[in-house]
Amino acid sequence: MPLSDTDKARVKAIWGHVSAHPEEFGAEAITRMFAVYPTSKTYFPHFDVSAGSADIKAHGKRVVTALSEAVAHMDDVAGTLSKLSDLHAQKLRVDPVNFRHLSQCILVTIAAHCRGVLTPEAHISLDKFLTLVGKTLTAKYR
Ligand code: HNI
Repeated sequence: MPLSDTDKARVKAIWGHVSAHPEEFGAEAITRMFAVYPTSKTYFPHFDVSAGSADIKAHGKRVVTALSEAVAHMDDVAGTLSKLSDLHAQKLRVDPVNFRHLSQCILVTIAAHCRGVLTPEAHISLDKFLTLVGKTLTAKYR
């Protein structure tokens, strides 16, 4: 489902809170994903997957920074994430279900830290945005 102008405005507003603390939000989301969906750890055999590790902080920051780029170019998410889409599909071969799981962990992290901001309406728009990102990163699987 395409993002409406209202969705885009809501995502931009919420993402301002996240992009101000990319390492913190990213690391918490990844820590939650590894804890709640342990099979996701199989893609990171070379990582120290314990909560708050340097690997998790660095990776969380990279993920949030990539999402910030997508937020800055919401009219061309596919073009903005094209190289990452190649990486995840052709090299990493991440099972698409993991993108749903990470999206949920990102939403929970934002809910925990931005309670007044994540209204049900903002939640819908952010969910649509994260679904679009997941679709984009798995679009080249076949
Ligand atoms: Ni993902 C590497 C962004 C979901 C497994 N991932 C990256 C990098 C970015 C990134 C940025 C670093 C690329 C580089 O070094 O050039 N990943 C994203 C985004 C999402 C996402 C924006 C969705 C919101 N990745 C996932 C999921 C998994 C995943 C759901 C698996 C559970 N990603 C990886 C792995 C790497 C990776 C594995 C390589 C990590 C490393 O450092 O070796």
